[in-house]
Amino acid sequence: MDSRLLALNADITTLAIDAIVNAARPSLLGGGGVDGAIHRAAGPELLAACRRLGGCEPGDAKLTPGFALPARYVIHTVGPVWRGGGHGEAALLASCYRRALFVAADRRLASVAFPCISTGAYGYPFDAAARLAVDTVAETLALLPEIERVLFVCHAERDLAVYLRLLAGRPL
Ligand code: AR6
Repeated sequence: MDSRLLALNADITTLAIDAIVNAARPSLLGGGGVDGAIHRAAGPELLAACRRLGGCEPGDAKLTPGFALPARYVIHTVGPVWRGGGHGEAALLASCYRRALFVAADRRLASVAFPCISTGAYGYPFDAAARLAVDTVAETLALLPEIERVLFVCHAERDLAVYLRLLAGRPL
């Protein structure tokens, strides 16, 4: 596996890195889960900046400054709502990871931290989402040598164990 990929357990809002990715909703106007945590930590300027973006389609990604966060930027992406797997969910989730990395590379950002997009309120089965995340990021990084580090930020020991197995090339 690409040595630029790492997984860890952390609150993503505490990371001092070029960009953290937000698992947002299409309005980009805040919500619960990691989205709520990012807005609380970044302060009200983030909501004002998101308002100016005019929303985001599922599978797309848009950039704002990080404001009060230790991260320089936030890349907002909108994952798919899990509806059983037959509604293009995998293609949309892969697009979130790909688009976020291209947005980062366009800004010459070298380090990006992802939460486990769609695996909370949006209900995507965790192991399948993690496998898709690792495969998509590895494929995309092959096109983006300027990106030096990608973190998969988990929020539970069990979730981290899944990522560590995938990154080690072991079966789940
Ligand atoms: N740091 C890292 N990971 C976190 C944190 C945190 N501080 N908090 C939660 N997670 P979710 P979704 C993990 O529900 O499924 C929002 O209301 C969590 O354990 O935040 O994409 C939006 O506005 C889970 O693995 O995002 C949307 O409406 C992961 O973050 C909707 O939820 C994603 O869970 C998006 O749903």
